[in-house]
Amino acid sequence: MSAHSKIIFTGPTGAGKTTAIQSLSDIPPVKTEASPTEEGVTRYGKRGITVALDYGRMHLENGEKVHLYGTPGQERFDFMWEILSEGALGLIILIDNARPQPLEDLSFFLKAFDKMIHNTALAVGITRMDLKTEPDILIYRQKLKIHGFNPPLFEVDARVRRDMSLLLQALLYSLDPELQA
Ligand SMILES: Nc1nc2c(ncn2[C@@H]2O[C@H](COP(=O)(O)OP(=O)(O)OP(=O)(O)O)[C@@H](O)[C@H]2O)c(=O)[nH]1
Ligand SMILES: [Mg+2]
Repeated sequence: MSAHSKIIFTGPTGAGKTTAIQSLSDIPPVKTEASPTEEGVTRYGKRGITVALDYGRMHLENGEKVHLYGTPGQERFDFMWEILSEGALGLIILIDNARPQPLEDLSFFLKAFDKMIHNTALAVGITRMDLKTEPDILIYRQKLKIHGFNPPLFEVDARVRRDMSLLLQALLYSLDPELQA
């Protein structure tokens, strides 16, 4: 793995990309956020909406650094997705289980990042399962299989560093079994 390993976090708005990078980063993360709409506040409380990117950095046990980039979730900022994905080694898709159609969200992001997924490692984290328990992990597993993928797949809380670290670890492991997050 190179010294400039780049991992992308994507997924729908409110899935927890900015929160996950905040939880993982060893440096104060860079955020580019605008105020949420009223509907956004109702659903997620007071939080920003990423308009360009998030950036954080993590040091691995072997001394290497991993660069963590979060995309905006909202489609109106989708021009950033390809720009940010350039040269990335791995993709983490976060899905908010409490959104109305989370399985469709998963399909949407698998398709939107299709080109990238075929050249990189993939891991999927399902957030906000404490708020809504259905669909469960098995259903997500089936959905991924239908799309031809069998990536690491975990229930995670983006606010919990250990959850995010395990997901990242699984992704890094699939790239290089020597790496320890
Ligand atoms: N209850 C609950 N809340 C969570 C969980 N994971 C993340 N959150 C909260 O959900 C919200 C996620 O917000 P962000 O991290 O800004 O979401 P985002 O994916 O960056 O959204 P965009 O920038 O709009 O694409 C925050 O308020 C988190 O605290 C979870 O597992 N359970
Ligand atoms: Mg964000």
